[in-house]
Amino acid sequence: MSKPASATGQAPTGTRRFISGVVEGFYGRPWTMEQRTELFQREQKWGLNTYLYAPKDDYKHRMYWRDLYSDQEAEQLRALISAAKQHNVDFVYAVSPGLDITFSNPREVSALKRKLDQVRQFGCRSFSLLFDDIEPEMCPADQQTFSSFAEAQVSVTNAVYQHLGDPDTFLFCPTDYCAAFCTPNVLQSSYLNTVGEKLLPGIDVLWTGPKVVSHKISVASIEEVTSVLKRAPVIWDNIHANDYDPQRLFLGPFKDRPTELISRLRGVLTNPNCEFYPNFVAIHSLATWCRAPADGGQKDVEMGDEEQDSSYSPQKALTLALTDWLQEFLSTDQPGARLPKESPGEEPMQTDLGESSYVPGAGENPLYTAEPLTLEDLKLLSDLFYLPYEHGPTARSMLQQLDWLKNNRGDAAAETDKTAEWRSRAKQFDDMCEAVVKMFNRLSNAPNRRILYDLYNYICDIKSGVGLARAYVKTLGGQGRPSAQPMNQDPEPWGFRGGLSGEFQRMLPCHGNRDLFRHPPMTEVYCIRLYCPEDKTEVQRIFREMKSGGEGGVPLMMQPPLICDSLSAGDLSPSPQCALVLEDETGLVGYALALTDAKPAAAKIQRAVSDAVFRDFPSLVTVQVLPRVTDPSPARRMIGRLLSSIRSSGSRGVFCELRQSDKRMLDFYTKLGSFRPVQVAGLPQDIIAMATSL
Ligand code: GDL
Repeated sequence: MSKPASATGQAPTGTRRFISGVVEGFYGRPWTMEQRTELFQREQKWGLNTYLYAPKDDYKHRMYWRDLYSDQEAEQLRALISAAKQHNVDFVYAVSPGLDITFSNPREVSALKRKLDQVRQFGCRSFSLLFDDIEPEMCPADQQTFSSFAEAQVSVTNAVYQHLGDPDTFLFCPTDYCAAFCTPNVLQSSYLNTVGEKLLPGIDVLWTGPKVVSHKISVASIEEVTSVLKRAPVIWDNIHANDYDPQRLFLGPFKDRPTELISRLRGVLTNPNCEFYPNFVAIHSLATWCRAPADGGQKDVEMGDEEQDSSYSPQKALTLALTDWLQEFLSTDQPGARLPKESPGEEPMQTDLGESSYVPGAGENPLYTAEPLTLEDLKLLSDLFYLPYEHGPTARSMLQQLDWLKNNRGDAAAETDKTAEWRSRAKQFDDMCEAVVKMFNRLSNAPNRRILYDLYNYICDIKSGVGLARAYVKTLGGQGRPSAQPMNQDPEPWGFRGGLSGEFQRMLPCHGNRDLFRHPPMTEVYCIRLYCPEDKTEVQRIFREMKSGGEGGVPLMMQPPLICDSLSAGDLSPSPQCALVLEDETGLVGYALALTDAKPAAAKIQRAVSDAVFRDFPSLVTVQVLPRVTDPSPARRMIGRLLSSIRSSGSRGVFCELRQSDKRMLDFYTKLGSFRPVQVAGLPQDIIAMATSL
């Protein structure tokens, strides 16, 4: 399909232009009016056409959405809207009434109309209603009037849209704004189907992709949601948003969205980092993406062909952005600020230097002259603060090197080939750490202080983190000064980082979070639903596959039967409401089944389990997930739901039986944290029982 001219940002006659630009939609301190005006200038320069005003923590956008603007605020908004106009940027004003609106109360709908009428008086012509991040329950009054939450939202949105005279741009953000929020899935979501059917066709719908922060957005996923919404969505892209983690900042390029999407979307708005200035790359590279030629032939990301993109190369887009950004860093943002050393022959900016014209005498310290920042520095900076699911190449190689150095430390004294390699790699690691320190120094001396101040906490943090790793490698190599050792007895506070939140994370299994270097995240969307009798053969298939060792596992055929085998094999039916299945795009990939009373099943295979065990743990569970589902979280969620159903049935506890050789499931139950091994007399050799109280 060829890309419409609209994707280039110009409105061709008869078709609507592709919406492209920025949504200020994050939590935390909103940008200033001055920053927003600067944004409009950039958007115009780079060919982006839209700005969606939606700062979550602006009082009158969300919390006090009913309140009208004061005269002073009105003046500011008026000026902002007119600045957007001057730069050919469509200013879309959004309001988020979902925290406390009563949809069925006409006074509430009038309040909403009054608010938007006021903003219309300021010159605004494009509007948006957002219902993200709110409780999905309706209040009793709304329950009496509307048959569903979607009906309530759609009814108010349609009314407001018509009241405003069917604006050309009117955006609606659903409460289920990504595939992961849809139950049971996008196609079957009754919420989204209602939106698709009942929202007036002139209203566009915002969508963040498979997840809130989507790693990749595939063409297939957009075609799917388009069929339900009955319109192509506008992507609200959180790829560069950092409001959820104070240690992260995203300076990598717009990536993993095939350019084939452009002809299939109504638009893309990026919701970037909270800090205004570090968004240069995010917005610049989005603009490059939006300009990608229509027939570039980029493959869908799911085809694994993203490296062969002839329309858009994230690496090239990054270099383009960083080259322009470097100029900003080197230009002063404050009158009278020091500029880097002037090139020879140039007139100095200030001739009257007054008392500051210090000239060191003989034998005195020379004046400090900052080295100018380089493109290489900015590439390194971007690599260290890349994207939510990916570190940049240099960061990755630093982690790999450190990992190797940690695991291959032999005897430092013995001079073998191995130690020579260790030393050479330690030197390479040290050089990379030194490059980070140099980059830090040059950045902190850059003339543009506004950009620096927005980056400062992050670059300090990474310099410190790298410093700890560097000291550790020195210690491993027997060269560390004891006081510099990260693990010394009385470390400074920067030797244990992350505060209370870091402490909580370290107490959770797997440190409570992912290690991006070791376990790149999964992007598949899974659906967990109740088991139905038609699933029986598929469950049997998974059971057989796992029993025969499945994809490379240990053959289990010859081992003694487990009580749960008859459940998985379909000889016994699971207890009502106590059986779930896990699906991906291809079909069933796992199951979790339970018997609330396991005694008869135990008797069936003549397993003598003591009454004491059955008293404390009367129920039995079995979980199987195909090994190709490498992300453990869907299985965890599935068993979590199953345990709560078993608890609702009145059971006090649950046990499971596992084969000692089934390391995967043993690991799974152990990491859940709640299951403990229990002694069950008479268990065949190699079978372990684990149990948890409910
Ligand atoms: C969200 C919020 C957004 C926030 C982002 C990242 C949408 C539609 N809403 O869910 O305000 O900045 O996550 O934390 O994305």
